[in-house]
Amino acid sequence: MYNTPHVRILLTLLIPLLAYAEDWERFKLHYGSPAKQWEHHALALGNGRMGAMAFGGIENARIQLNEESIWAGPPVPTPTEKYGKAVAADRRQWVETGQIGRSLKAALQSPRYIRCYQPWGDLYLQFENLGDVENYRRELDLDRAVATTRFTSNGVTYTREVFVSAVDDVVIVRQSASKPGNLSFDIRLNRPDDFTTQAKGNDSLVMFGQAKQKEGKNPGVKWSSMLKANVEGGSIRAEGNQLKVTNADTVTLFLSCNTDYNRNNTAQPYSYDLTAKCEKALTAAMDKSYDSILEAHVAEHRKYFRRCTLDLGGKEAAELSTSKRLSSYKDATKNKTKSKDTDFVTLYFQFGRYLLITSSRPGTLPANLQGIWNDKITPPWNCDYHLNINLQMNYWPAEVTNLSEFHEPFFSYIERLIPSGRETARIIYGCEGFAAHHASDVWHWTATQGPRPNWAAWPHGIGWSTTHFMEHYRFTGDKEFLKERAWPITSGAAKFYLGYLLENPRNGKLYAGPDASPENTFAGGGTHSMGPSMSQQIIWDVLTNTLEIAEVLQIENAFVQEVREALSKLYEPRIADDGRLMEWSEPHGETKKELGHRHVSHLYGMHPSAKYNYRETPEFMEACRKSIDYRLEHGGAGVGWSRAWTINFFARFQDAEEAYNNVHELFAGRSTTFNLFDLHNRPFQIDGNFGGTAGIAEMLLQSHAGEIALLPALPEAWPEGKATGFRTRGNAEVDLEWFDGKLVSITLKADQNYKSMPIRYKGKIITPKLNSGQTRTYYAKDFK
Ligand code: FUC
Repeated sequence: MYNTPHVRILLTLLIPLLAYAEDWERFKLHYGSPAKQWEHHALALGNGRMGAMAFGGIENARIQLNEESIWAGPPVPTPTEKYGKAVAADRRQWVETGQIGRSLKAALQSPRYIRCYQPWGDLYLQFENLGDVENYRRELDLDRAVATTRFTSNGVTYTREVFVSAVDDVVIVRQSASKPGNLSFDIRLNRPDDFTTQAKGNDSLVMFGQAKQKEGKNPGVKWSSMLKANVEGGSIRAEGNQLKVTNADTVTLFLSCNTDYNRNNTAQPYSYDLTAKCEKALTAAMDKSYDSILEAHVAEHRKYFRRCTLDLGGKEAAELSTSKRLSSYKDATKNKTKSKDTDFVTLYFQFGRYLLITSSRPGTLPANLQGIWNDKITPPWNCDYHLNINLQMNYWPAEVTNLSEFHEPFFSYIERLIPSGRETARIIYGCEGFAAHHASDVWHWTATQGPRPNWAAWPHGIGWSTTHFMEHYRFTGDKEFLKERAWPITSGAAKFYLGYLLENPRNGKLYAGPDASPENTFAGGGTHSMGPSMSQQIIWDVLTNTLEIAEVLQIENAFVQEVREALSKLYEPRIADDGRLMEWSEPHGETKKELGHRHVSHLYGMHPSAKYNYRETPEFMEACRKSIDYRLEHGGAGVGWSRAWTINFFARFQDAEEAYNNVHELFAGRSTTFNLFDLHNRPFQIDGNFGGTAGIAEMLLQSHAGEIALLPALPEAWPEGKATGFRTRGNAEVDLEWFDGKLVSITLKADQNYKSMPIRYKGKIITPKLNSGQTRTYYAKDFK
């Protein structure tokens, strides 16, 4: 009886000091045995630049290491004129005859140019005779960003802590034992290929090399790394290229890695002494106490991690191992029920935020297909930057879950594509501005790559990415950013589109193309047509955003006028006779084997874009709904990122139960593994983690299309809950509480340049009147 909304409201009013306290202790992934497989079991740590995967081994402990800029390459620039000529010929033919030619495919027969992201190496600790082990536990504490392995053997408790400090820019592995003199082990640094390890003195190892693509001729990034050991009690000595610890009490290993990769001028690698740079960082860290390094690391991590909380109840499940909790979803689906572990959703949500903090920080490269974690010389899809959804999806949770500054590596990376993108626009399309195709790497490749037109020949990599610049402005109200960064990149993409769009002399409308709908093929095996829906929608976004920015910045000139005209003549995707949104401008059917294709590109207009929404274009929302239903009926959403996107779609359809079914399926199906990594069938692919996290947020709070929607897709499984520190467009922070499936209260904190938007809850509206700096709480009854 004390737990009713009225009593709660009363309590909130009477005791404002009784602030909500999140139980951070429960955000731990934990297990009762060491990791066997990298993809499924090892635990991810990182500081954006360096990453570690802790296996929690007993006698043989592996810690796999990464540094974000170790890439093979660079690619040999190849002339793309041939492809450009084919594009021009096809475009001419379409204008003249209404048919597009077939020269694209032939012109694309080119090797793959994108290079591979490669591992730094592996650290192995090889222990002697530990005997039988009891009370084994390994965990990853998301709130501290520390992995701990603990077990007992012969009455001695062994503890290993691993973390990657952003403050001190070092990887730290600390091994201790509960009784003195019990630590005897060998320390080894290894890599699958192309490396040398040497001991330096009696307490250090140096490992260095140069990344090389298997079939690539050009050697890539040079790297060097160093390990220094601080041994308390006992002794340490070098033996060959290993270190040998004997009878120590505690051993702390400090590791660092540096490369010659110069992101601002890739043709001019850094020439400084990489090993000396490592040594400097290690020595500086070793001058401090372990406790102070750990404390600074935890405090810095929490500053971001703790900004946003979510509580869906069921916290007691945190006692169970993470594998058991995940299995409860898999078992439930087998038994045609649902898991009761609602707190697992929260764990997954916070894990997504954790992954963003640890893989992408201001000043680093953006999170690639696997964030920063990869143990293979030739990883799946090169572990590169895929620009036809995957890289963008990585950043979907950044703004709404209060990690706005972690969006930065994405922005600066896309900006670095501009010079190469200009060449691509000019040589291939004869256009001004800039464009990038479906994938890139640290060498800023923007031309087509690979032989298959359904993925390769699609020039919207930068266009789509510019919408993130606009969204960052919408969330933060940062006018400086709008002027200095969003305008140049958005207007540059718009310039490309002004040239790329072709007027159809038969109806006066502007069409993109010949273009693909990412990775899909239509009946008869064709891939390219004029005006595929996604291309038209992305261009609509870019032109609309250009005009919006021009208005804010009061820019009015011939270019802005040209954009306005182009927008008014832009061909609009249509709804087919069967009620579905058409994927292509012509009524091509999908090929039979792609009826459930993982890309649902034509629904871009409803998510991540807000072009289609219930208030302004309800008929398009209905058509989108029919399209996704059809995809799912035919086995769609088969890979993690596609399932994650589907959650976002259903959140925008405000279909709580279907959104939840997809969250459940994300865990129950093939897409989430024991260490909570998202899987693309078999390989790890981080986009699904980020897309899933964004989808969960989208179910609780939306702020696109000019209004804030509260609990737009709250499923029955989450009747009671609390979310704090979520962000909305308009630059406000939101705390939400709900009970019995109904909203209790929303607290809105207006930040700088706050832009008020109507807030909608179940069809009722409030239009908050508050100024920047003010906070106000509204209750369900306040909505009219
Ligand atoms: C896109 C997707 C694939 C995969 C790859 C990395 O091309 O179609 O499913 O995710 O990116």
